[in-house]
Amino acid sequence: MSTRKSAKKPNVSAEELKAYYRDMLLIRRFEEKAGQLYGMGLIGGFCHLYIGQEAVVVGLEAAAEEGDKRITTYRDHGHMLACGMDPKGVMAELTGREGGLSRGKGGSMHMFSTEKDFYGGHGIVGANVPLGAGLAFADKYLENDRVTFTYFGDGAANQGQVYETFNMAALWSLPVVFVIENNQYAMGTAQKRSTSTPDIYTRGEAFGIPGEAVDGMDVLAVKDAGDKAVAHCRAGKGPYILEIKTYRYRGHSMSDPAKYRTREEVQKMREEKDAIEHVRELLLSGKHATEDDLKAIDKEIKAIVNDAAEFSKDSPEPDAAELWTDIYADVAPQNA
Ligand SMILES: Cc1ncc(C[n+]2csc(CCOP(=O)(O)OP(=O)(O)O)c2C)c(N)n1
Ligand SMILES: [Mg+2]
Repeated sequence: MSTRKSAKKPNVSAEELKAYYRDMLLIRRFEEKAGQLYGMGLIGGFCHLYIGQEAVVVGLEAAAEEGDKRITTYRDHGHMLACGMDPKGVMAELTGREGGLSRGKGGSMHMFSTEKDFYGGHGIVGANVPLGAGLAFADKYLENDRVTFTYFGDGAANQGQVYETFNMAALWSLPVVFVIENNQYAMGTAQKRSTSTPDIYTRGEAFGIPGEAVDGMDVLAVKDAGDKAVAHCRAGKGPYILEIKTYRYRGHSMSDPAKYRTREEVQKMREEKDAIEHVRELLLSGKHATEDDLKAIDKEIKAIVNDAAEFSKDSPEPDAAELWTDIYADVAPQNA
């Protein structure tokens, strides 16, 4: 039970609030299941869970419109689920099966969906940031009023290419929201050991990019900040920085020895700040939902996640011949 007093009165409808609860719960249960399958040896390689950070992507997806784009890092399952990609396809990709979104050849960090405007899934820290600006450049060129959400971490915020990107994005007034998911750690390195200032959102000042810090454990605060950032971009005013202060409950990846923080620190965040518990309390105390309504949502989510897990076990491994496919883009030669 969270001890947090709800700082904000919800200015969203009961239906929206329920949708946030549902969407955050889907991510949490999906990730818990992925952790279990990893433990059973059904998922191999890298696997970075998003547990604890759910309010970030759910709040920002609520601020997005059809056709807006998103690009993120290797901690990407939550982003895929929040933009509507099929949980079965995501889970089967984690288990390396044919039914996966990259037909079992990409794994946790390498899934895309042009249909949902999801552009990955990138393993190189910071490298997705210029790509995000590129997506926004294309939209500006096409004058289509779309916005790109470019997610990266507090550790990535110290990468040189981020600042080259800030310069170009500001120079060309690109419609990009730079979302810094500050979960306070970059692998085992705490922010205060790696980062010269506690306020990463001010890092755009030198380029004339406005920024603000947001409570990432409060989905309503994230949605409000997202609305503001998106309105700024759509008005043609260029990029915007949101530093969303969040926390990951699990290790950096499944192979994290977790020696850099105490169990008590994690437990305190879970007990006092949990974003899902926060919305649950808002729903119940505001009489927007009953315990039974929430149980029904929990049941629905459990079924979706169990189906995804079954599918990801039953789907066959890719045929060896698949090694030779998807290597070159299928485009007509230039100057032929
Ligand atoms: C260029 C590069 N350097 C180092 C790594 C190894 N590495 C993977 S994740 C990570 C930490 C990044 O932390 P942060 O940006 O805070 O994101 P988080 O994992 O907390 O979501 C590092 C150093 C990498 N993948 N790419
Ligand atoms: Mg981090």
